[in-house]
Amino acid sequence: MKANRRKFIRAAALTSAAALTGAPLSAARLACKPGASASGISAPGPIVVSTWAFGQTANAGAWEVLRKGGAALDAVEAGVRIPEADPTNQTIGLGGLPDRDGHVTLDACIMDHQYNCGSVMCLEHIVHAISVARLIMEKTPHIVLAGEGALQFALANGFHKENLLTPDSEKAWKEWLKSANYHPEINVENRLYDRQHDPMPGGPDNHDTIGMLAIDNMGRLSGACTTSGLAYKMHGRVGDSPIIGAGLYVDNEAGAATATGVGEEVIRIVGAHLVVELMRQGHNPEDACHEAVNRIVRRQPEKSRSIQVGFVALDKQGRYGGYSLQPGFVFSVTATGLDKVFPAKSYYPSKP
Ligand code: SD4
Repeated sequence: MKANRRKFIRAAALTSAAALTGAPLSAARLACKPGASASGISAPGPIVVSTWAFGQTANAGAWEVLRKGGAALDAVEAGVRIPEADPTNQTIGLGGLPDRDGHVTLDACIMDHQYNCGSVMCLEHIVHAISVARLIMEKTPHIVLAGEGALQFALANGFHKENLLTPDSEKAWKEWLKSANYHPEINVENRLYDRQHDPMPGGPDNHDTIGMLAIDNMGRLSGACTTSGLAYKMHGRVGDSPIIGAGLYVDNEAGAATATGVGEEVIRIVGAHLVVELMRQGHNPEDACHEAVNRIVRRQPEKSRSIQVGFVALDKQGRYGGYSLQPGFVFSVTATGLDKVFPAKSYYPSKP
């Protein structure tokens, strides 16, 4: 184990001159080649891991907190607020694609190293759902607030009401209404992308729900997950992302995990909790994610061919990994001397 760790650290150092700076390597971004390892261990110290390549921008926000010795909880909140505020990201916060009735409804949750957690479901009109979730965790005796009550709570606590439906998302919804055919598409987020105005590093195929996991320099784990959910869902539908144990779970003794993809399938297997429990039993993060994906396949082999689900995990030792049903899922890792997008291995191979 020690030898492996040394090997990985050496490899990371060799692949990047910027590794010496100790800063995230945004300029020297290392896009991983297909087939490269989808798991590893960072140098000791803080680390942040998030879903999809646009997670790199979010990781940079989290890293600003972590590198100054800040708390993992503050880091994950700061990190995911970045895509929440980005109107070109049509699966999170402002600019998220609406439900079939034209409402943008947000789901988010946050969890710290002591099982403290907060969640908001089906929240409308507020950009930073993650901060509402955190406030629910810190200021109320509850864990979850939903819908109108969640909005009231947010407004009473200084959040401002905004129209989250951007012209681009409204246009996409009106286009969808012509057929009104609800069918979650594999890696649809790779299509929902404003190529001309892309402020995101990490390439064009980068947009999705964000789940983020971090360890700070005190060894505290925290996680956050935020989304506008599946596009054109039924009004009131809630996915896995705000459900503690499904879209996100953190256990400071074992590790943390988060999910992306078709939330219904993640909820059924209580995905993030399953991944964490598998790590507790000794699986490394990638294997734990792989096993969770296997359960989805075993339950419905046929259906599993036509949907996407991906998991990422970070264990207590700072080892990270991911695994998905379909190819195309990637995750971003930032630590001292490391800032990289990894392609996750997948159950099904790429189509020829
Ligand atoms: C949901 N899991 O609402 C979210 C959406 C997602 O890739 O992650 N899409 O089911």
